[in-house]
Order: sequence, then structure tokens, then C-alpha cells
Amino acid sequence: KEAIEQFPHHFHEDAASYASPLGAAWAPGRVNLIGEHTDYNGGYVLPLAVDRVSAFAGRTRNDQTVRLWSTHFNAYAQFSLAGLPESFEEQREKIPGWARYVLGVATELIKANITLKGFDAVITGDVPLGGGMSSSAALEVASAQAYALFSNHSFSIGEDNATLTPLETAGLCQKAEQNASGLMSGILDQAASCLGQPRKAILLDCRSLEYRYLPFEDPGVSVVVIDTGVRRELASSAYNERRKQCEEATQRIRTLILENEPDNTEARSIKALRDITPEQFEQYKGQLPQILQQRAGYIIAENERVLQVVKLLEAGKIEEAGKILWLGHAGLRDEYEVSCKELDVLVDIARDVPGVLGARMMGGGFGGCTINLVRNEAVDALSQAVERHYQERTGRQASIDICRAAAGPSYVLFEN
Ligand code: GAF
Repeated sequence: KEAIEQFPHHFHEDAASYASPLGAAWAPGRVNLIGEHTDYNGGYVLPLAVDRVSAFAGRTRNDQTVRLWSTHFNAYAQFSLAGLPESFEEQREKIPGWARYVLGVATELIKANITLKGFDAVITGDVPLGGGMSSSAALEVASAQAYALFSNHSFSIGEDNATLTPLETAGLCQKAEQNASGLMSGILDQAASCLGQPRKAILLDCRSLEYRYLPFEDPGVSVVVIDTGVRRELASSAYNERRKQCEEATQRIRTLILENEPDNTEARSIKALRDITPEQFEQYKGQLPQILQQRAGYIIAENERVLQVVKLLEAGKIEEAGKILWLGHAGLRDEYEVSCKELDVLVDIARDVPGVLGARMMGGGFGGCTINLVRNEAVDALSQAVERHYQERTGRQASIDICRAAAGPSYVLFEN
């Protein structure tokens, strides 16, 4: 609504430059119940798309120009679809970071032989930026939906007879993320945004890309997201480093198995930490450098945790499922080393509040937010505990939000 209202204030040029349609497109951010950093290890994740979106409101142009106004950054950006994908890198350097995601998505769509039209749009949204709820994936998926809308539906996104399935769209958006930002992300965020459904969590196998929905609608439990207020620019280099360490650990363990078990033909197909069993890891971990032991140990255990949480949720044991979140946090903090003081403080505070079933840092790490599964009657107590202790222990202000599972990308077309 905000984007629609603002559109005439930012784009009021000669009506002749416009064609129909006029409309809005949006896509959600996500939370991840468990399965952090498992995506690029071929493992499992268990996210929900949430009721926070990135949204475009705008109008198709008669040329190949895309002009954007970001309400968050109070800034314009402009690029041309002509010359893509070849002109991607040159154009990327001339526009601000947030607009690079929109350019990146256009580039991937054009590479997939999809014809796009220029448009003018206001971008707005309520996914906290850089806050661990995938604001960039929401922007990418909303961009893909916006291109579909403003290109007069020259292509479509959806399950039945659409040009792109939700997961194909997620894959294109993941590439856009990597090329726009240099973060060699997995598919978690974009897949969650594309596949979202109300009252459902999504169990995704990031290797086969098979997924299924799990009912996630305990009326007595809230998903509470607490934002540390911390944003770290350098997080992407640490992220890419973790990814390399996981690849190195995989290679080393594979070599060890092949050397010691020449008859183990299955070991030849080990491609990622996902393929290494907890038993194999126990057997060979002593021969790995300490740092790789930690990284691989965390991933292999986290992958198991996803499957445990799924079983518990299916059995209606949300209290037990919550307990596994604490373990996930400990692994991210001590073994994978992607937490930070503020995230640890928020998890510690939550641990002391009766009725908090589980909490952990969420997303890439080094800042952003925690996810907390909280009995409804304990939400106020958690909020008060954060108010009382977080600032005193970190010097910062935290913000608390309750999220619900929500639908994937969508659009609306207005009458002219
Ligand atoms: C970031 C990445 F973009 C995801 O692909 C995922 O790896 C996540 O960190 C950690 O689980 O959000």
C-alpha cells in the first residue's frame, strides 16, 4: 500500500513513456526453524515464509529502462535491460547495493531467454534489512514477480503450466544474489520465499530439491523474532570462508574413507558433508585439523537436528522440538563460530524465561536476529526480559516481532 501511494510522488513524468499495466508485486522474507548453513552442504532446511514482504508498485515503460525508488534508502536507481546479460558487471558498479539485486534478477531471467520490459517502481517493505530474515531474497523474488507483472506476463511463476516453477525461480534468484553481492549463498532463503504457504513449514532437501510441507499451526505457540540491531558488512567473507572449509572437510574425509576402506564404493560419490554419516565422521574426525573438525561436526549434527525436529513436529511434540533449537545455537556459536555477543546474549536471556521452548540465532550470523518458539502466555515475559537485560549487557536496543507462516510471491493488477 505504501509503495502504491508513493508511486505518483516519485514518477510523474510524461504519461507517454508509460504503457499498461499498473500494479504491485511482492514476496515474503523467511524464518528458519532449524538447518542453518546446511543448504550449501547439500543438506536439509526447515524454513517458513513469513508475513513480512518486499513489494514493488509501478508501471510498465515503453522502453528498456528500469527506474526504482527505494523508500528505505530514500534513493533512486536506474539501469537498462538492453545489453544484458553482457552489460551486467558494468551496470552493477554504477548502481547502489540494493538495486543490484533487481539488476541481478533481470540478468538471470534474460539468460533464461525470457523477454522483459522496462518499468518504473517504488520499492518498499517490512522485512528488516540485513536482519537475518532474508530481506535480499524477498527483494529478489519480488523482483522476479515484478518483471513478470510489468512484462505483461511474458512469463509466469507458479506450479501449473507456468514458465518458471517456484524452485526454478528460487534458483535464478540465488544466482542473482551471488552475482549481485558476492555472497555465495545456498538456496534456503530464495526457496523459502518462493514456496511459502500459510500455516506451513517447508522441509527442503537442498540436494534433490524435493520438498514437503509440514503443518505449523500450534495456536498456543508464537514464532518470536528478536533483532540484535547488529549488522556486519564483512559477514559475507566469513560466510564464503565457511563454505570453503566445508568443501575442504568433505574432500579430506572422502580421501580418508577411500584410503581406509578400499571396498567402499559408495564413498566415491561423496560430494558434500550431507553424504557423510555421523558414524563415518566419528571414525575419521581425529585426522582432520581442529577447525575442520568443528565446522564439519556442526554441519553433520545440524542436518540430523533438522530431521529430529521434523519427527517431533509431526508427532505434535513442539516442546521437545524447541529443545533442539538451543543445541543448534550452541553449535553455531562454539563450532561453526558464526554467532556474536549480542546473539548469544539474546539466547541467554530467552533461556531464563519459562515458556520459551527454544531459541537460536538465525541466518548467516554475525548479527541479525534470533528465532524463539514461545508459549503465547510467555511472550510478554520474554519481551520484558529483553527490555531489562539486553541494553544493559550490550549497549544496544533490540526489537521484537511475532511472525506467522505466510504465502509466497504474488501480485495485483489495477485498472487504469
Ligand atoms: C544466509 C544464506 F543466504 C543462506 O543460503 C543460508 O546459508 C543461511 O545464511 C544460513 O543457513 O541466509
